[in-house]
Amino acid sequence: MMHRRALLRGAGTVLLASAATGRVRAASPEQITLPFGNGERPLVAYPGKRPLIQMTSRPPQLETPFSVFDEGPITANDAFFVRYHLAGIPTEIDPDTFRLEIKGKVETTLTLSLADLKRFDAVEITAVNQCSGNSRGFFEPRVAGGQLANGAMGCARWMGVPLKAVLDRAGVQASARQVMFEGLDGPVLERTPDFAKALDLDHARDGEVMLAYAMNGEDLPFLNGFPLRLVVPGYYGTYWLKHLNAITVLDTTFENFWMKTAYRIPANACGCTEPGKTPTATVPINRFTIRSFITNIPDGGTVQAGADTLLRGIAFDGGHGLTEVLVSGDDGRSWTAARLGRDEGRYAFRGWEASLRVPAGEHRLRVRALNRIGQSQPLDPLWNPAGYLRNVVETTRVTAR
Ligand SMILES: Nc1nc2c(c(=O)[nH]1)N[C@H]1C(S)=C(S)[C@@H](COP(=O)(O)O)O[C@H]1N2
Ligand SMILES: [Mo]
Repeated sequence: MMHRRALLRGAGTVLLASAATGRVRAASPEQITLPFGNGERPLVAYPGKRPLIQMTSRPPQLETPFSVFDEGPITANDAFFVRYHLAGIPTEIDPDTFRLEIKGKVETTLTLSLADLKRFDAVEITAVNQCSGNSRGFFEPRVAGGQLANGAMGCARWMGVPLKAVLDRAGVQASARQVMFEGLDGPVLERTPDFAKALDLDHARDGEVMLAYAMNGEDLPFLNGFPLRLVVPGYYGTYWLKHLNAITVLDTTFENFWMKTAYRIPANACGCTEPGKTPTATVPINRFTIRSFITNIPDGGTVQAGADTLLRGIAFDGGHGLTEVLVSGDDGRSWTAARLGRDEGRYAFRGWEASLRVPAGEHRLRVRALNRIGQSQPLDPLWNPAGYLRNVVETTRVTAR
Protein backbone atom coordinates (compact mmCIF):
# COMPACT_ATOMS: atom_id res chain seq x y z
CA MET A 1 0.00 0.00 0.00
CA MET A 2 2.75 2.46 1.06
CA HIS A 3 4.76 1.45 -1.95
CA ARG A 4 1.87 2.20 -4.25
CA ARG A 5 1.24 5.65 -2.77
CA ALA A 6 4.92 6.56 -2.92
CA LEU A 7 5.05 5.58 -6.55
CA LEU A 8 2.05 7.71 -7.37
CA ARG A 9 3.34 10.79 -5.59
CA GLY A 10 5.64 11.69 -8.50
CA ALA A 11 5.32 14.89 -10.50
CA GLY A 12 2.60 13.39 -12.63
CA THR A 13 2.73 14.15 -16.28
CA VAL A 14 -0.34 12.12 -17.09
CA LEU A 15 -3.51 13.08 -15.36
CA LEU A 16 -6.84 11.42 -15.20
CA ALA A 17 -9.60 13.45 -13.67
CA SER A 18 -11.15 11.29 -10.99
CA ALA A 19 -14.27 9.53 -12.15
CA ALA A 20 -15.45 9.50 -8.56
CA THR A 21 -15.77 13.29 -8.46
CA GLY A 22 -17.90 13.31 -11.57
CA ARG A 23 -15.71 16.04 -13.05
CA VAL A 24 -15.12 14.06 -16.19
CA ARG A 25 -18.78 13.40 -16.87
CA ALA A 26 -20.23 14.88 -20.02
CA ALA A 27 -22.69 17.64 -19.09
CA SER A 28 -25.76 15.75 -20.23
CA PRO A 29 -24.73 12.25 -21.15
CA GLU A 30 -26.44 10.68 -24.08
CA GLN A 31 -28.12 7.37 -23.42
CA ILE A 32 -27.92 4.08 -25.26
CA THR A 33 -30.09 1.03 -24.68
CA LEU A 34 -28.39 -2.34 -25.02
CA PRO A 35 -30.70 -5.08 -26.31
CA PHE A 36 -31.42 -6.84 -23.01
CA GLY A 37 -33.23 -6.07 -19.77
CA ASN A 38 -31.83 -3.12 -17.76
CA GLY A 39 -29.71 -2.24 -20.79
CA GLU A 40 -29.92 1.56 -20.41
CA ARG A 41 -26.43 3.07 -20.22
CA PRO A 42 -25.01 6.59 -20.48
CA LEU A 43 -22.45 7.39 -23.18
CA VAL A 44 -19.61 9.12 -21.37
CA ALA A 45 -16.34 10.62 -22.67
CA TYR A 46 -13.41 9.99 -20.29
CA PRO A 47 -10.00 11.59 -20.80
CA GLY A 48 -8.47 10.18 -23.97
CA LYS A 49 -11.69 8.45 -24.96
CA ARG A 50 -14.58 9.31 -27.24
CA PRO A 51 -18.05 8.76 -25.71
CA LEU A 52 -18.23 5.10 -24.70
CA ILE A 53 -20.94 3.02 -23.05
CA GLN A 54 -20.46 3.38 -19.30
CA MET A 55 -21.26 0.23 -17.33
CA THR A 56 -19.88 1.55 -14.03
CA SER A 57 -18.15 4.80 -13.06
CA ARG A 58 -16.22 3.63 -10.00
CA PRO A 59 -14.06 2.10 -11.29
CA PRO A 60 -14.63 3.23 -14.88
CA GLN A 61 -15.88 0.36 -17.00
CA LEU A 62 -16.55 1.34 -20.57
CA GLU A 63 -17.85 -0.66 -23.49
CA THR A 64 -17.15 0.16 -27.14
CA PRO A 65 -20.27 1.10 -29.14
CA PHE A 66 -20.66 -1.72 -31.66
CA SER A 67 -20.63 0.58 -34.72
CA VAL A 68 -16.92 1.23 -34.01
CA PHE A 69 -16.08 -2.30 -35.19
CA ASP A 70 -17.18 -1.30 -38.70
CA GLU A 71 -14.24 1.16 -38.83
CA GLY A 72 -11.88 -1.76 -39.61
CA PRO A 73 -9.94 -4.53 -37.90
CA ILE A 74 -7.93 -2.12 -35.71
CA THR A 75 -9.82 -0.53 -32.83
CA ALA A 76 -8.83 3.10 -32.24
CA ASN A 77 -7.24 3.89 -28.87
CA ASP A 78 -9.94 6.39 -28.00
CA ALA A 79 -12.64 3.79 -28.64
CA PHE A 80 -11.01 0.82 -26.89
CA PHE A 81 -13.05 -0.67 -24.02
CA VAL A 82 -12.01 -0.31 -20.38
CA ARG A 83 -12.35 -2.88 -17.63
CA TYR A 84 -11.25 -2.62 -14.00
CA HIS A 85 -12.15 -4.65 -10.92
CA LEU A 86 -11.13 -2.38 -8.07
CA ALA A 87 -12.06 1.21 -7.39
CA GLY A 88 -8.53 2.16 -6.28
CA ILE A 89 -7.23 2.99 -9.72
CA PRO A 90 -4.24 5.31 -10.13
CA THR A 91 -5.06 8.85 -11.16
CA GLU A 92 -1.52 10.02 -11.79
CA ILE A 93 1.52 8.09 -13.00
CA ASP A 94 4.90 9.64 -13.66
CA PRO A 95 6.50 7.65 -16.50
CA ASP A 96 9.97 8.87 -15.45
CA THR A 97 9.79 7.44 -11.95
CA PHE A 98 7.72 4.39 -12.92
CA ARG A 99 9.54 1.12 -12.22
CA LEU A 100 8.80 -2.53 -12.99
CA GLU A 101 10.16 -5.06 -10.52
CA ILE A 102 10.99 -8.65 -11.49
CA LYS A 103 11.46 -10.72 -8.35
CA GLY A 104 10.79 -14.04 -6.66
CA LYS A 105 12.48 -17.19 -7.90
CA VAL A 106 15.01 -15.38 -10.10
CA GLU A 107 18.79 -15.21 -10.02
CA THR A 108 18.79 -11.38 -9.97
CA THR A 109 15.96 -9.12 -8.89
CA LEU A 110 15.48 -6.41 -11.54
CA THR A 111 14.06 -2.92 -11.22
CA LEU A 112 13.47 -1.53 -14.71
CA SER A 113 12.44 1.94 -15.83
CA LEU A 114 10.50 2.51 -19.04
CA ALA A 115 13.76 3.64 -20.65
CA ASP A 116 15.39 0.33 -19.58
CA LEU A 117 12.49 -1.60 -21.13
CA LYS A 118 12.76 0.39 -24.36
CA ARG A 119 16.43 -0.65 -24.67
CA PHE A 120 15.37 -4.30 -25.18
CA ASP A 121 14.65 -5.27 -28.80
CA ALA A 122 11.07 -4.16 -29.45
CA VAL A 123 8.46 -6.49 -30.91
CA GLU A 124 5.03 -5.71 -32.29
CA ILE A 125 2.00 -7.97 -32.44
CA THR A 126 -1.57 -7.29 -33.52
CA ALA A 127 -3.92 -8.96 -31.09
CA VAL A 128 -7.46 -8.93 -29.83
CA ASN A 129 -8.11 -8.15 -26.19
CA GLN A 130 -11.51 -9.41 -25.09
CA CYS A 131 -13.05 -9.51 -21.65
CA SER A 132 -14.18 -12.93 -20.46
CA GLY A 133 -17.58 -11.40 -19.76
CA ASN A 134 -17.97 -9.88 -23.23
CA SER A 135 -21.61 -10.44 -24.33
CA ARG A 136 -22.63 -11.66 -20.87
CA GLY A 137 -25.80 -9.54 -20.98
CA PHE A 138 -27.21 -11.90 -23.63
CA PHE A 139 -27.06 -15.00 -21.41
CA GLU A 140 -30.37 -16.72 -20.75
CA PRO A 141 -31.01 -17.58 -18.02
CA ARG A 142 -29.20 -14.40 -17.02
CA VAL A 143 -26.06 -14.58 -14.91
CA ALA A 144 -24.44 -12.27 -12.36
CA GLY A 145 -21.59 -10.00 -13.41
CA GLY A 146 -21.12 -7.00 -15.68
CA GLN A 147 -23.99 -6.95 -18.15
CA LEU A 148 -22.01 -6.35 -21.32
CA ALA A 149 -23.18 -6.40 -24.92
CA ASN A 150 -20.57 -7.20 -27.60
CA GLY A 151 -18.31 -4.19 -27.06
CA ALA A 152 -15.86 -5.48 -24.44
CA MET A 153 -13.34 -6.42 -27.14
CA GLY A 154 -10.91 -4.63 -29.38
CA CYS A 155 -7.90 -5.26 -31.58
CA ALA A 156 -4.71 -3.20 -31.50
CA ARG A 157 -1.06 -3.26 -32.58
CA TRP A 158 0.87 -3.70 -29.35
CA MET A 159 4.54 -2.83 -29.09
CA GLY A 160 6.89 -3.72 -26.30
CA VAL A 161 9.31 -6.34 -25.01
CA PRO A 162 8.80 -10.10 -25.00
CA LEU A 163 8.28 -11.18 -21.38
CA LYS A 164 10.76 -13.97 -22.14
CA ALA A 165 13.56 -11.45 -22.74
CA VAL A 166 13.00 -9.82 -19.36
CA LEU A 167 12.71 -13.16 -17.53
CA ASP A 168 15.89 -14.37 -19.22
CA ARG A 169 17.71 -11.23 -18.07
CA ALA A 170 16.61 -11.88 -14.48
CA GLY A 171 17.39 -15.62 -14.77
CA VAL A 172 14.56 -17.92 -13.78
CA GLN A 173 15.44 -20.46 -11.08
CA ALA A 174 15.00 -24.19 -11.79
CA SER A 175 12.21 -24.51 -9.23
CA ALA A 176 9.97 -21.92 -10.96
CA ARG A 177 6.44 -22.92 -11.99
CA GLN A 178 4.39 -19.80 -12.54
CA VAL A 179 4.81 -16.08 -13.10
CA MET A 180 2.52 -13.68 -11.23
CA PHE A 181 1.57 -10.15 -12.28
CA GLU A 182 0.42 -7.12 -10.28
CA GLY A 183 -0.51 -3.57 -11.21
CA LEU A 184 -0.74 -0.14 -9.63
CA ASP A 185 -4.46 -0.32 -8.93
CA GLY A 186 -5.74 -1.75 -5.70
CA PRO A 187 -8.79 -2.31 -3.53
CA VAL A 188 -10.41 0.47 -1.57
CA LEU A 189 -11.27 -1.87 1.29
CA GLU A 190 -8.56 -3.87 3.04
CA ARG A 191 -10.54 -7.13 2.83
CA THR A 192 -11.02 -7.01 -0.97
CA PRO A 193 -8.42 -9.25 -2.63
CA ASP A 194 -5.99 -7.24 -4.77
CA PHE A 195 -6.12 -7.99 -8.48
CA ALA A 196 -3.27 -10.25 -9.56
CA LYS A 197 -3.01 -13.03 -12.15
CA ALA A 198 -0.54 -15.74 -13.05
CA LEU A 199 0.57 -17.68 -16.12
CA ASP A 200 2.39 -21.01 -16.24
CA LEU A 201 6.12 -20.52 -16.77
CA ASP A 202 6.15 -22.12 -20.25
CA HIS A 203 3.37 -19.81 -21.39
CA ALA A 204 5.09 -16.76 -19.87
CA ARG A 205 8.26 -17.71 -21.77
CA ASP A 206 6.64 -18.53 -25.14
CA GLY A 207 8.13 -15.39 -26.72
CA GLU A 208 4.70 -13.96 -27.61
CA VAL A 209 3.49 -12.87 -24.18
CA MET A 210 4.64 -9.30 -24.04
CA LEU A 211 5.16 -6.25 -21.85
CA ALA A 212 3.56 -3.55 -24.00
CA TYR A 213 4.27 0.17 -23.68
CA ALA A 214 2.61 1.24 -26.94
CA MET A 215 -0.72 0.65 -28.61
CA ASN A 216 -1.41 1.55 -32.25
CA GLY A 217 1.80 3.57 -32.38
CA GLU A 218 1.12 5.69 -29.30
CA ASP A 219 1.68 5.42 -25.55
CA LEU A 220 -0.93 3.19 -23.94
CA PRO A 221 -4.05 5.20 -23.10
CA PHE A 222 -4.15 5.79 -19.37
CA LEU A 223 -7.25 3.68 -18.87
CA ASN A 224 -5.79 0.80 -20.92
CA GLY A 225 -2.85 0.36 -18.57
CA PHE A 226 -0.41 3.24 -19.01
CA PRO A 227 2.55 3.03 -18.98
CA LEU A 228 2.95 -0.77 -19.23
CA ARG A 229 0.65 -3.74 -19.56
CA LEU A 230 0.82 -7.43 -20.21
CA VAL A 231 -0.38 -8.68 -23.61
CA VAL A 232 -1.30 -12.37 -23.73
CA PRO A 233 -2.19 -13.07 -27.36
CA GLY A 234 -5.23 -15.33 -27.84
CA TYR A 235 -6.10 -15.28 -24.14
CA TYR A 236 -8.95 -13.50 -22.40
CA GLY A 237 -8.30 -9.98 -21.11
CA THR A 238 -8.23 -11.01 -17.46
CA TYR A 239 -4.53 -11.95 -17.92
CA TRP A 240 -3.65 -8.67 -19.61
CA LEU A 241 -2.51 -6.92 -16.41
CA LYS A 242 -2.63 -3.11 -16.66
CA HIS A 243 -0.32 -0.55 -14.98
CA LEU A 244 1.98 -3.57 -14.56
CA ASN A 245 4.64 -2.84 -11.94
CA ALA A 246 5.50 -6.21 -10.39
CA ILE A 247 6.32 -9.62 -11.83
CA THR A 248 6.99 -12.41 -9.36
CA VAL A 249 8.34 -15.80 -10.37
CA LEU A 250 6.77 -18.48 -8.14
CA ASP A 251 7.68 -22.09 -7.35
CA THR A 252 4.01 -22.75 -6.59
CA THR A 253 0.67 -22.48 -8.37
CA PHE A 254 -0.77 -19.06 -7.59
CA GLU A 255 -4.10 -19.41 -5.83
CA ASN A 256 -5.61 -16.03 -5.08
CA PHE A 257 -9.32 -15.22 -5.49
CA TRP A 258 -8.84 -14.12 -9.14
CA MET A 259 -7.23 -17.44 -10.14
CA LYS A 260 -8.85 -19.98 -7.84
CA THR A 261 -12.45 -18.74 -7.54
CA ALA A 262 -13.11 -16.19 -10.26
CA TYR A 263 -12.40 -16.54 -13.98
CA ARG A 264 -12.95 -20.26 -14.14
CA ILE A 265 -14.82 -22.26 -16.77
CA PRO A 266 -16.33 -25.75 -16.69
CA ALA A 267 -13.59 -28.34 -17.23
CA ASN A 268 -15.12 -29.88 -20.35
CA ALA A 269 -14.77 -29.48 -24.11
CA CYS A 270 -17.56 -26.90 -24.50
CA GLY A 271 -16.83 -24.92 -21.33
CA CYS A 272 -20.54 -25.16 -20.71
CA THR A 273 -23.14 -26.63 -18.40
CA GLU A 274 -26.85 -27.21 -18.69
CA PRO A 275 -28.45 -23.78 -18.13
CA GLY A 276 -28.76 -23.16 -14.39
CA LYS A 277 -26.33 -25.94 -13.40
CA THR A 278 -23.05 -25.45 -11.52
CA PRO A 279 -20.09 -27.30 -13.05
CA THR A 280 -18.51 -30.12 -11.02
CA ALA A 281 -14.95 -29.23 -12.02
CA THR A 282 -13.47 -26.00 -13.39
CA VAL A 283 -10.21 -24.73 -14.92
CA PRO A 284 -8.88 -21.17 -15.30
CA ILE A 285 -10.31 -19.45 -18.37
CA ASN A 286 -7.78 -19.44 -21.18
CA ARG A 287 -8.04 -19.02 -24.97
CA PHE A 288 -10.80 -17.16 -26.79
CA THR A 289 -13.58 -19.10 -28.42
CA ILE A 290 -14.01 -18.39 -32.13
CA ARG A 291 -16.40 -15.53 -33.03
CA SER A 292 -17.65 -13.51 -36.00
CA PHE A 293 -19.84 -10.44 -36.39
CA ILE A 294 -21.59 -8.46 -39.09
CA THR A 295 -20.58 -4.86 -38.48
CA ASN A 296 -22.20 -2.82 -41.27
CA ILE A 297 -25.87 -3.71 -40.76
CA PRO A 298 -27.46 -3.25 -37.34
CA ASP A 299 -29.97 -5.68 -35.92
CA GLY A 300 -33.40 -4.47 -37.07
CA GLY A 301 -31.87 -2.76 -40.13
CA THR A 302 -33.29 -2.46 -43.64
CA VAL A 303 -31.79 -3.82 -46.88
CA GLN A 304 -32.87 -3.62 -50.52
CA ALA A 305 -34.98 -6.58 -51.72
CA GLY A 306 -33.67 -8.57 -54.68
CA ALA A 307 -30.42 -6.58 -54.95
CA ASP A 308 -26.89 -7.41 -53.86
CA THR A 309 -26.46 -6.43 -50.23
CA LEU A 310 -22.92 -5.97 -49.05
CA LEU A 311 -22.17 -7.59 -45.70
CA ARG A 312 -19.01 -6.69 -43.88
CA GLY A 313 -17.60 -7.69 -40.54
CA ILE A 314 -14.88 -9.13 -38.38
CA ALA A 315 -13.91 -12.57 -37.09
CA PHE A 316 -11.27 -13.88 -34.70
CA ASP A 317 -10.27 -16.92 -32.67
CA GLY A 318 -7.77 -17.89 -29.99
CA GLY A 319 -4.85 -17.82 -32.42
CA HIS A 320 -5.23 -21.14 -34.24
CA GLY A 321 -5.90 -19.32 -37.52
CA LEU A 322 -9.21 -18.64 -39.24
CA THR A 323 -9.87 -20.64 -42.39
CA GLU A 324 -13.35 -19.53 -43.42
CA VAL A 325 -16.14 -17.10 -42.69
CA LEU A 326 -19.59 -18.10 -43.96
CA VAL A 327 -22.73 -15.98 -44.22
CA SER A 328 -26.37 -16.99 -44.49
CA GLY A 329 -29.38 -14.95 -45.59
CA ASP A 330 -31.90 -17.63 -44.61
CA ASP A 331 -31.24 -18.15 -40.91
CA GLY A 332 -28.57 -20.80 -41.42
CA ARG A 333 -30.21 -23.10 -44.00
CA SER A 334 -27.66 -22.23 -46.69
CA TRP A 335 -24.23 -20.64 -46.37
CA THR A 336 -21.87 -18.76 -48.71
CA ALA A 337 -18.19 -18.09 -48.19
CA ALA A 338 -17.12 -14.52 -47.44
CA ARG A 339 -13.93 -12.99 -48.85
CA LEU A 340 -11.39 -12.63 -46.09
CA GLY A 341 -9.61 -9.31 -45.72
CA ARG A 342 -5.93 -8.68 -45.03
CA ASP A 343 -4.33 -11.07 -42.56
CA GLU A 344 -2.98 -8.94 -39.69
CA GLY A 345 -1.76 -12.05 -37.87
CA ARG A 346 -3.41 -14.99 -36.19
CA TYR A 347 -4.37 -13.06 -33.05
CA ALA A 348 -6.00 -10.14 -34.86
CA PHE A 349 -9.51 -9.31 -36.00
CA ARG A 350 -9.88 -10.50 -39.60
CA GLY A 351 -12.06 -8.34 -41.79
CA TRP A 352 -14.41 -10.06 -44.25
CA GLU A 353 -16.94 -9.11 -46.93
CA ALA A 354 -19.72 -10.94 -48.71
CA SER A 355 -22.76 -10.11 -50.77
CA LEU A 356 -26.19 -11.64 -50.42
CA ARG A 357 -29.54 -11.24 -52.14
CA VAL A 358 -32.73 -11.60 -50.17
CA PRO A 359 -36.34 -11.24 -51.38
CA ALA A 360 -38.78 -8.74 -49.84
CA GLY A 361 -39.71 -9.62 -46.27
CA GLU A 362 -38.13 -10.31 -42.90
CA HIS A 363 -34.85 -12.24 -42.80
CA ARG A 364 -32.25 -13.45 -40.36
CA LEU A 365 -28.67 -12.95 -41.51
CA ARG A 366 -26.12 -15.19 -39.86
CA VAL A 367 -22.32 -15.30 -39.82
CA ARG A 368 -20.10 -18.15 -38.76
CA ALA A 369 -16.32 -18.60 -38.67
CA LEU A 370 -14.18 -21.76 -38.80
CA ASN A 371 -10.54 -22.23 -37.88
CA ARG A 372 -7.61 -24.49 -38.58
CA ILE A 373 -8.32 -26.88 -35.71
CA GLY A 374 -11.95 -27.33 -36.74
CA GLN A 375 -13.53 -25.02 -34.18
CA SER A 376 -16.66 -23.17 -35.17
CA GLN A 377 -19.60 -21.45 -33.52
CA PRO A 378 -22.77 -23.07 -32.16
CA LEU A 379 -26.13 -22.14 -33.73
CA ASP A 380 -27.67 -22.07 -30.25
CA PRO A 381 -25.88 -20.36 -27.36
CA LEU A 382 -23.93 -22.39 -24.82
CA TRP A 383 -24.30 -21.52 -21.14
CA ASN A 384 -22.06 -21.40 -18.06
CA PRO A 385 -22.75 -19.74 -14.70
CA ALA A 386 -20.14 -16.97 -15.06
CA GLY A 387 -21.31 -15.88 -18.49
CA TYR A 388 -17.99 -16.49 -20.25
CA LEU A 389 -16.92 -17.76 -23.69
CA ARG A 390 -20.03 -16.62 -25.56
CA ASN A 391 -19.68 -17.42 -29.25
CA VAL A 392 -23.11 -18.26 -30.62
CA VAL A 393 -23.54 -17.71 -34.37
CA GLU A 394 -24.79 -14.11 -34.36
CA THR A 395 -28.13 -13.21 -35.93
CA THR A 396 -28.92 -9.87 -37.58
CA ARG A 397 -32.62 -9.40 -38.26
CA VAL A 398 -33.33 -7.30 -41.36
CA THR A 399 -36.32 -6.18 -43.37
CA ALA A 400 -35.84 -6.25 -47.15
CA ARG A 401 -37.93 -3.75 -49.16
N1 LIG B 1 -4.36 -3.76 -13.17
C1 LIG B 1 -5.42 -4.33 -13.73
N2 LIG B 1 -5.28 -4.96 -14.89
C2 LIG B 1 -6.34 -5.53 -15.47
C3 LIG B 1 -7.62 -5.54 -14.86
C4 LIG B 1 -7.74 -4.89 -13.60
O1 LIG B 1 -8.80 -4.84 -12.99
N3 LIG B 1 -6.61 -4.29 -13.07
N4 LIG B 1 -8.66 -6.17 -15.49
C5 LIG B 1 -8.35 -7.17 -16.51
C6 LIG B 1 -9.49 -7.53 -17.32
S1 LIG B 1 -10.63 -8.58 -16.62
C7 LIG B 1 -9.62 -7.16 -18.63
S2 LIG B 1 -10.91 -7.69 -19.57
C8 LIG B 1 -8.62 -6.29 -19.25
C9 LIG B 1 -9.26 -5.13 -19.98
O2 LIG B 1 -8.32 -4.34 -20.62
P1 LIG B 1 -8.66 -2.88 -21.04
O3 LIG B 1 -9.27 -2.16 -19.88
O4 LIG B 1 -7.41 -2.26 -21.53
O5 LIG B 1 -9.66 -2.98 -22.18
O6 LIG B 1 -7.70 -5.76 -18.32
C10 LIG B 1 -7.21 -6.73 -17.41
N5 LIG B 1 -6.15 -6.14 -16.66
MO1 LIG C 1 -12.29 -9.09 -18.20
